[in-house]
Amino acid sequence: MITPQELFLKRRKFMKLGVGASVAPFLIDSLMAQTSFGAPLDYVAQNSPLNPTQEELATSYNNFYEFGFGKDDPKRNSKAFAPKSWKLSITGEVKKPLQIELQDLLRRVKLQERVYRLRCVEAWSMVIPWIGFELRELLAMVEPTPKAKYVKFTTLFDPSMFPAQKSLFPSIDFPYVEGLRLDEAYHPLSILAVGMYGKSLLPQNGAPIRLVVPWKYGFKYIKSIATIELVSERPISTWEKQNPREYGFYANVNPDVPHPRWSQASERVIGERGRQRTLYLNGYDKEVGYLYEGMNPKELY
Ligand SMILES: Nc1nc2c(c(=O)[nH]1)N[C@H]1C(S)=C(S)[C@@H](COP(=O)(O)O)O[C@H]1N2
Ligand SMILES: [Mo]
Repeated sequence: MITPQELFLKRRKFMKLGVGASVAPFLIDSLMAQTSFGAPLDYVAQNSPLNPTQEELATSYNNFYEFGFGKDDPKRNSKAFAPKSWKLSITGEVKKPLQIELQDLLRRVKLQERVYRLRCVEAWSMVIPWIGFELRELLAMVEPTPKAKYVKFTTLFDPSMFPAQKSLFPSIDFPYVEGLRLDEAYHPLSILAVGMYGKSLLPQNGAPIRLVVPWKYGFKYIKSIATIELVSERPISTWEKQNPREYGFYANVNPDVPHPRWSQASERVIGERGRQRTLYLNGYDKEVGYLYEGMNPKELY
């Protein structure tokens, strides 16, 4: 994905996080320990059962531009990211706006484990055992008004925590923004993840809370969410704004629609040899295909 400032930024060392940022780690593990997940829910009919990617790879090969754009930057540059508490606000076109500590929210939702495929627009893939809850549970709490048509998500803007947000020539516009159509957001496959591999999320994977929408390209999975807003107009997401010709709003996985600079027909499986064929809607056609019936296929990626 990378941008014109790439070369400049490559030479530039990211500023170190201040000592003040290193506070007690944010732990939801205790909560998760009290939850019995039972058998992981695997929504994939084809290619079942899924083999999760090695945890070591999923936590060290990342995209999280707030920490730099190299795949190993997020792990390396997020060591001091350890928020003590995390406030989430759900606002906009809702009858009951909510400002809540994540710890409190997690007591009100049903945590589940979901093993999903993850397909990055850069043509690589992983399989991740997420822990999270259905986004629709949160939407039900705030009661969207009839004007709500889309959900807009925004990553926390705090340059003391995210070094790249301090950059004078940021590689992308911060804060990172993503969006879903309301019916996509209500789909039971859409989850807000707070953990993976049975533990709370590490900073490089979007701690403490991030979106997971398995039929879409990975850039929709916005990390470290601070605000969720119900809106009437379609939001413009970060990568769409960056380059609308290359990244659409829907960003649905489609092997038949090449990225302008590369094919999307197959994917490199991280941790495995060789490539595999990419599946339409990342293999979740049966579950989500109906959401796009009657739409112009050109709009969907
Ligand atoms: N805030 C934020 N969220 C983000 C990104 C980012 O740069 N910033 N990168 C996205 C991209 S391109 C991908 S592929 C996934 C990667 O998630 P992972 O590193 O946990 O595998 O996060 C997405 N969420
Ligand atoms: Mo991505």
